[in-house]
Amino acid sequence: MSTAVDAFIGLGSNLDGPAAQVTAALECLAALPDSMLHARSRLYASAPMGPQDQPDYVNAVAWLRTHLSPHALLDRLQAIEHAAGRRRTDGQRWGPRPLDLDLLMWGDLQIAEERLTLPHPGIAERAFVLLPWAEIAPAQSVPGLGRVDGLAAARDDGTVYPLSVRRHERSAVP
Ligand code: A4P
Ligand code: MG
Repeated sequence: MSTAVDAFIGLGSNLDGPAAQVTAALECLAALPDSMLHARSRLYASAPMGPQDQPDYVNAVAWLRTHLSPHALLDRLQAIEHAAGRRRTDGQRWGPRPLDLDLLMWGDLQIAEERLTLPHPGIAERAFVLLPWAEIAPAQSVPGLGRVDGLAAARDDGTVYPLSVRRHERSAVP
């Protein structure tokens, strides 16, 4: 069999029990065929990017080693979103959702199609992607952008923190 490819997936939820949604989605990722869940971050809380009249999000990042093609993996991610109750037709851009799965990278592949753009175009602006990603793969290089830990440090404004960290301890999070 060919060598597995490293793929990174950003998970987000702010409806219908966000922490449970993200935890269940991580279990779905671990059960994907021809793939292995190599690492997963803790769950992070983050203020919403986009419209502010929506609940805070829970975010995480998963590191998969997979033999699935990028489009086959995207199909699987969308099926998991759908099973969680996500309906694209009724959503506003950046509106609330029970589950959002973004394919951040699939190996070093760079493509720009409407259906699949890689690396995901929003990476550099999103602390809620970069902080959990830096927890599990700080030295990972993103084509055209640089190392994940450097990108995370540049974006860390103190609004994204692990759910397990108590409020009075948050300023002490490394
Ligand atoms: N698509 C293209 N490339 C990709 C890719 N690399 N990964 C296409 C996944 N999908 C990709 O996606 C729209 C289309 O993008 C899909 O049909 C797919 O074929 P979508 O998930 O329906 O759209 P969306 O999520 O509403 O929009 P977008 O721009 O992807 O938004 P994001 O980036 O998902 O942002 N605030 C916090 N704190 N945390 C969040 O997680 N998430 C969002 C949504 C807004 N605010 C947030 C968070
Ligand atoms: Mg999305």
